[in-house]
Amino acid sequence: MAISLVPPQRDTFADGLGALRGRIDRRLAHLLSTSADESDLIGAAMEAALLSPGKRVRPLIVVLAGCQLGAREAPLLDLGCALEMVHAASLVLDDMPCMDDACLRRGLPTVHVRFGEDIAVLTAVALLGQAFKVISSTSELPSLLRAQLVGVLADAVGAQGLVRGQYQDLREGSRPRRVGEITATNHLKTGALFAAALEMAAQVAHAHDDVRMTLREAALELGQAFQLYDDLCDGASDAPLCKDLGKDAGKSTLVALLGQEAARQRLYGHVQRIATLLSGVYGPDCPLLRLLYLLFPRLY
Ligand code: GRG
Repeated sequence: MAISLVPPQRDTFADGLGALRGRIDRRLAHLLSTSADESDLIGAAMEAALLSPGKRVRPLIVVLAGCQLGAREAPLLDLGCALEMVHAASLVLDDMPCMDDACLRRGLPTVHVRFGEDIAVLTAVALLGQAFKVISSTSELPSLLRAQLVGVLADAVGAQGLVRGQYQDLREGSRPRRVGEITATNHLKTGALFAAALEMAAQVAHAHDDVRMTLREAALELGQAFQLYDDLCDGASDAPLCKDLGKDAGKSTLVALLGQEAARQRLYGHVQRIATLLSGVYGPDCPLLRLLYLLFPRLY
């Protein structure tokens, strides 16, 4: 048998991404600052929700998008962590019996299963509060910018953002919906945090308005792509078992309405448009685009 003497190629981008993810995880743990008291169930539940092994997509996007526009990493890291706190809070709520009623998240029991529903609600509220605290005390950023960034996050979470998207999904998802209704809901429940991530990066980097507009468009495409991919995985028999599958059964998703193949084609279309938009801002082989391709492994 011939033995190859060529050493395996190191993927420096993947290495760099792994290192960045490590910095994000360490910063998240630092910013959580829960008490070491073992009887502090809220602290333990916040840690379980936030530090469990998620992909950290939103912080990665903020840091890569902002650094490539010339901003420093440290404040971007904190803003990304704030977004991750909101994301974790939304997952805790989404998993509860009154919403998706899920038992498994990131390969572990969901927060309400482990700690009880009362603790889960309080944990989500505490994570949300901590997210705003982190932004308001981000060092290196002028206070006016911090106030604007608090506004960006509040808009993304509130009654015209995540909350509205989740409400529409819960109350309208069980009846037949048109494509436009589903994409509008997906835009709010999934796209809003991506839009906030890219808007924060652009604001910290003092990007020109045309760059901000292009990033906003890319975020909308990303929200649609991400939710489509999530829905495609929900119905896939060979998807990794990290969360309850089949939760979308009976729900009017794009996959249910259009079928797997058409949904996959739509997803390709979104990814292609994101690639065009991001290349226009950062050039054709930018880190953000390379991250994007890693986000949809089952598509390639
Ligand atoms: C008040 C914060 C707050 C929210 C209230 C519950 C709610 C409204 C919104 C939930 C919206 C929701 C669950 C959207 C799904 C988004 C989505 C595709 C999540 C999966 O994200 P990944 O793949 O997960 O990044 P990991 O685990 O890797 O972080």
